[in-house]
Amino acid sequence: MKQYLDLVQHVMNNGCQKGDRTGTGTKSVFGHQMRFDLSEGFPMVTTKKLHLKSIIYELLWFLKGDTNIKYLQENGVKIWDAWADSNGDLGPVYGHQWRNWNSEEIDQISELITELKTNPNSRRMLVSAWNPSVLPDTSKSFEENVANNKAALPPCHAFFQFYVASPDESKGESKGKLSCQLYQRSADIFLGVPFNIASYALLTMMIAQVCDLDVGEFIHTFGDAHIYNNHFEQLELQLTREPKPLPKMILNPNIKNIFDFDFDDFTLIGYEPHASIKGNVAV
Ligand code: THF
Repeated sequence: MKQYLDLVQHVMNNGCQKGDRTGTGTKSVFGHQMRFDLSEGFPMVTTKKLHLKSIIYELLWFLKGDTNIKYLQENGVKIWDAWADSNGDLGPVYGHQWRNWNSEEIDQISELITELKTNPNSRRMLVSAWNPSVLPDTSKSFEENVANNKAALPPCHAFFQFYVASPDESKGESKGKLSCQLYQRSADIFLGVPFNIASYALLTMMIAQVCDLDVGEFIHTFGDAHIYNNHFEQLELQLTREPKPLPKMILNPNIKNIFDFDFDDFTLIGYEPHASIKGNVAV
């Protein structure tokens, strides 16, 4: 995961000091890209220990189209607690837009799978969580926005596209290779980014399996990539640590429908990270 440490170093060296919505302050750059070849291992940050359980349950929750934190809480995942209203609702956030865009029963994930299976050369295999009609009014609280059917937070990972590279028969390849590129408009480099990389890498693997494709790359493109001022120490510590070999992620090969994956269908092997590092999330 040299790509991640390079991003950290780049922002430390070149970022501008910039205020932000949460009042914490950040060091920030605009525009950056990382690439991960998914055939080389599962891109989990190794310079601190990541809580994979939260990453898997969050992704399964998005895929269900769920936007209430009850399912996450039942599974011990707390990462969305800070933004939910007293009923646990977040308004029409990721899952809602993925599965029921703008409440118009447009299931972007099902349509994506159909397109991948029937027309893999398509240049239209996109999913958008960014929906201007439900963006929150920043002068109002999370709770008030949710009561008005607005999202508690605008999506950070806003927009992603898939691409199938045709098999190269001269190399004995029989299947196409599936790549995914994400545009992330706002990226919390210490807390969010390691989660986001693992989450989209996993989603790409899951989609490849159900579409009978091999995995290609996950390409992570950033808008505002920032380090919060209260995360400098944690990231300086990570820069002193030597990355470990990447683990391998094994999916239950019997799952052929993207909506049938359960927590027990994922097995991570060989993840031997450095010790975990705590940091506060800016709300
Ligand atoms: N807001 C901010 N400031 N940063 C984010 O990364 C972020 N998100 C989501 C929405 N708003 C955000 C929420 N995702 C953690 C991780 C991801 C989050 C929110 C919080 C977090 O606290 N991680 C800790 C604990 C892990 C755990 O309990 O499982 C960690 O050490 O990794 C990014 O999309």
